Parts: sequence; structure tokens; C-alpha cells
Amino acid sequence: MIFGRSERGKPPVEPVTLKILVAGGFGAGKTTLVGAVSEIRPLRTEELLTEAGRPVDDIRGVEGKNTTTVAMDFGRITLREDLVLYLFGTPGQDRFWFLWDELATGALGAVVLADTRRLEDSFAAVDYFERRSIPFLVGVNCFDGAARYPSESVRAALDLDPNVPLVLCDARNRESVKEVLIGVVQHAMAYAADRRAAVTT
Ligand SMILES: Nc1nc2c(ncn2[C@@H]2O[C@H](COP(=O)(O)OP(=O)(O)OP(=O)(O)O)[C@@H](O)[C@H]2O)c(=O)[nH]1
Ligand SMILES: [Mg+2]
Repeated sequence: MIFGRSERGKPPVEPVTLKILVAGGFGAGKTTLVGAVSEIRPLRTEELLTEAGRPVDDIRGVEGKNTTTVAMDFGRITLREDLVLYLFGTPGQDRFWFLWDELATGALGAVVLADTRRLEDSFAAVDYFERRSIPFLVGVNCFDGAARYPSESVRAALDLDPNVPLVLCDARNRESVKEVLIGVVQHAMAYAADRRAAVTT
């Protein structure tokens, strides 16, 4: 017997789509993270780092880096049949701050990628999401050769609220990045539920 689509009794699932921002300092691994998990060829807006930019573009620790994001990264991942994330990676350089408000519109939550060799570069992103009450998770991108610090020290250095999740990750590794993304969705859902409860009580 041949079954038609409708006879299988399973209507196609219309997935929920959520927008997640991937932010952090210059060279923290944002473009790498989006590329590691995206199931579509990620849209990138990379430009070559130039000699002229050398005084402002600090590539210590990521000496192999020869491009930088000038507008955004875009990718998509299906976490479950009924849950699709659209990932928007921000540019890391300060001179592109004007793009952030546009990118943040409608975002459910954000990942702040941090490189422990230059943690101070993540302060601005942490600040940005705190001020706008956008729930975020900090992903410490563990670069080869970078010193490992206990999570508590990183939390203290970033002055994170106790409820902000912090996870260690490898932006090149699909499974590791998936865990980060599941973490941010769970955190954002819990945050939204708390806000609803606060409004109704
Ligand atoms: N060892 C190691 N290298 C990484 C990791 N993530 C990124 N890289 C390398 O670090 C460099 C910077 O990565 P990008 O993904 O371009 O960083 P970005 O945050 O998008 O940079 P901007 O857009 O310029 O701010 C690249 O050369 C990557 O290959 C990681 O987890 N481990
Ligand atoms: Mg980038």
C-alpha cells in the first residue's frame, strides 16, 4: 500500500524561529562559531585586515587572522524539528557599533564570546545586553595555548550577575557550539518566564 503524505497522519511541523545574536570582542571567534554550526552556507561579510588598520586591529593571540567582519555573519541551525535558530554574528571592531541596534532588534537572546587573553574586549558586549535587558550567556572560547581560568574568576572579572550562564566552548566545534546555543535558548526562555511571572503577580 502506498501512503500519501496526509495518510501518515503527521502534519508538517511549522517550526518556531528564534533570532540569536553572537557578539563579543574583536577576534573572539564569532564568525568561526556561526560557520561551525550553520546548516546553510553562512553569509559572511569579511574584509581583509590591512596594514593601515594595524594600530587599531589588535590580532595578538589570533595571528592567523587576516580578515574581519564588517557588517554581520548570518547562519541557521535546526535544534529540533520544531525549533530553528537564526544566528546573527556582530562585527567585533568598535567602529561598527552603529550596526548593533539594527542587529539586536527582535533578538531572543545573545551569546557573548570571550577570549580570556583579552577579557576586557567583552565588557562592551556584556554592558550592551545588560542595559537593554536582552538575556545573554557568556561563552569562553578556549583558544589553544591560552591560559585556563576557573569559571568563577572569569565571572568575577566580567562582573556577571549570578544568573548569567557561563560555559567553556570551542567555537570551531559543532557539538560544543550547539551546547552553547541550547544554553542560551534555555536561559532566554527562563528569563522570559520570570518576566511574565513578575508582570502577573
Ligand atoms: N585555536 C582556536 N582558534 C580559533 C577559535 N575560534 C576562532 N579561532 C581562530 O581565531 C581567529 C578569529 O576568528 P573569527 O571567527 O574571525 O573571529 P571574529 O570574532 O569573527 O572576529 P571579528 O569579526 O574580526 O571581530 C581565526 O583565525 C580563527 O581560525 C578557537 O576556538 N580555537
Ligand atoms: Mg567576525
